[in-house]
Amino acid sequence: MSNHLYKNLIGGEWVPARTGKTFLNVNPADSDDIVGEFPSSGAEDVDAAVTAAAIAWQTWRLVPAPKRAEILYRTGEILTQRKEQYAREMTREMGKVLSETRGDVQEAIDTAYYMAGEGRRLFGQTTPSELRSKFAMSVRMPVGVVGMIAPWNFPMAIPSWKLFPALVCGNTCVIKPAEDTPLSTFNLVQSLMDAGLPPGVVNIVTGFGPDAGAPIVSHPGVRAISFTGSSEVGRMVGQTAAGNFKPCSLEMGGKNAMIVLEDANIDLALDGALWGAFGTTGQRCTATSRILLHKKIAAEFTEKLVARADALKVGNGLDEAVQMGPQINQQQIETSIRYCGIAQKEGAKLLTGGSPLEDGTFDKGHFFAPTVFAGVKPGMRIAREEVFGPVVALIECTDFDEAIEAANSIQYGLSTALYSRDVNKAFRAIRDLEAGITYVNAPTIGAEVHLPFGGVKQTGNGHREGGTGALDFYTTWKSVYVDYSDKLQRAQIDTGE
Ligand code: UN1
Repeated sequence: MSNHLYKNLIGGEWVPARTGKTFLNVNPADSDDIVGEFPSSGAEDVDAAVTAAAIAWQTWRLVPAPKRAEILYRTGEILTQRKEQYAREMTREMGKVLSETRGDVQEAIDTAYYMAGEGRRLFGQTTPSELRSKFAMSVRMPVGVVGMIAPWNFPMAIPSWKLFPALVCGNTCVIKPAEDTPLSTFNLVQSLMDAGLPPGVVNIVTGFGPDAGAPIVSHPGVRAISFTGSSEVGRMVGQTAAGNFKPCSLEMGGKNAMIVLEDANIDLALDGALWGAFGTTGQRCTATSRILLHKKIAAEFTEKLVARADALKVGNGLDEAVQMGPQINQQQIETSIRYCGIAQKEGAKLLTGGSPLEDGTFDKGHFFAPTVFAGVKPGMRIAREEVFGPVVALIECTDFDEAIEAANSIQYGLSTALYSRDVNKAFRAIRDLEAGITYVNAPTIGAEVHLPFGGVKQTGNGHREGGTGALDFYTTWKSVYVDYSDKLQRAQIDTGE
């Protein structure tokens, strides 16, 4: 059986890569299941996409924002109709279980409706002038052609966080989906086109980072870059963008801490820990990868968590009974193996898991056992570095202050969580945890699209996706002064009296 061959989308046309090369998109749960064949693009493909986007920008920027927003609204409706199909296709290419891929499509739907509403806001300011008969205001202007590089863990939600605000603000886009999960971006953009998006406004170039991602970042016609991925690649993206003074939004790693105090509802905290650590097979930048346990509840919590991790049903995410799918590829399995080795060498105690699952039903996929380490100290690498797999580190603390200090002692600052019934401690945690997101009595995952998403320290470079943060990135402020006095009035010199 021949594979379905997908093409790049450039100026509204489906075209093969000029490199002539392709790559296969394979189901991480089943190597016999080929999802499709996609172009392995290079700099020339990127250049054609940027040219198409630049041409489209000349007309798209003039379409009134409420009209641009209507296309997003219709896209939300189309995605709603196709939710089940797109979720299934996403599970095939990404591996996470169906309930989660439905959630991923839902996150794109939420973003569509939220950003559609922004079409009738995009508020600027009007403010008095210091001079008579003079009017002052600020308006949001589109940036131009925006380059987007997306990750594989939220194959539709994260492209929607990038595309939808960019579009409502009047930008045109060149997007490179992750090579592991391109189909979900195709599905998202197909929905935009079916909703009436004009040709060239969104262009897709598929391929690998060095060949297809790097030329987007360095292209002089690309005015801004939005990147989600590892801190390692993000640093290169940021450095290249800085060379051209290009605004660049980086969303990168995390090592997200959940603190469980002695007064917490332990069963609630266990539910949260299980979902936060093993949901999406631990492959979220917001995943709960450290749990800081008050010493009074540590033993009980640890025992129950291990029992529940052992009971998780791992397998192909298309099976509704499965609770945890595979990792995305063999490289991620290798990373999990490597960190389990490092943790044990450092003296952490492996309580369960620690190795790939390879026998029987697992033999055609990239499966890893849910893994729990205890006896972890805040200075160990397993407590400081991102694994991006189903591996959680338990750290014992003597009190609240020590837990906050340990939580803050790392280079990342994306998400955090506190389980406690003490309202004073909850508000101190909100104040003191160094992170872009803090949850109280909920795990570190579960951000909603209308609030800012992003982190501090090496997680990001100060920008936010979601909420109004996204509008700030995809627009540039223009200050406008209209002098209707019919005479020269000099700011800061004439009195205006
Ligand atoms: C990510 O972790 O890569 O907050 C994105 C969440 C999701 C988005 C996660 N809504 O967990």
